[in-house]
Amino acid sequence: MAIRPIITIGHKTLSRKAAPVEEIDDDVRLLARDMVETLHAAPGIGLSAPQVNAGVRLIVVDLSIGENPDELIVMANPEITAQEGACVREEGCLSVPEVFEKVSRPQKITVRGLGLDGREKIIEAQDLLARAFCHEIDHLEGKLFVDRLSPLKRSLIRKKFKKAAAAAS
Ligand code: K2U
Ligand code: ZN
Repeated sequence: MAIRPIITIGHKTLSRKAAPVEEIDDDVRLLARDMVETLHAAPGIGLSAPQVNAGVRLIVVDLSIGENPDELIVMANPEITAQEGACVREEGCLSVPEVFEKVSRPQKITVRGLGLDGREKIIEAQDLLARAFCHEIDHLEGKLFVDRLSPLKRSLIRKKFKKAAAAAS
């Protein structure tokens, strides 16, 4: 097991569409284990593979942040098959440090994907769990929550990080 570095806004992997997981093999299972360890150490309630610089469609979600093993969800190739309602709440992102903005997300969703046993999983989620799934699935599409803000806010945030990265190099 290992805690992997979380890449931040401006890294190319975060803006690319991740590739489907073709087979749940040992490499995928190791990546999933590392993502869970990385998530709990952050701490966070969700993490996508692109955030640890792995361009595959794998996410982990754990609202208990490691407190309750029964709440841990690992899903490959997740897709939202149904959604209803809308809810606006503040979001953050482990790949966009110290930025918190309101984002509208569906209030309820149905998510379908593969578990680490290779079997299909279908989950009905609402409220914060639905939000976490939507946030992580956006990552698999190369989309950050800041991309859902107004063009002005999005541009100001991206410019801030670009300037900080230039100053650090
Ligand atoms: O993908 C990520 O960057 C992880 C986010 C996921 C997330 C953001 C907003 C709403 C739901 C999920 C982090 O978990 S944000 C950090 C965090 C930590 C504890 C509780 C809530 C959010
Ligand atoms: Zn995020």
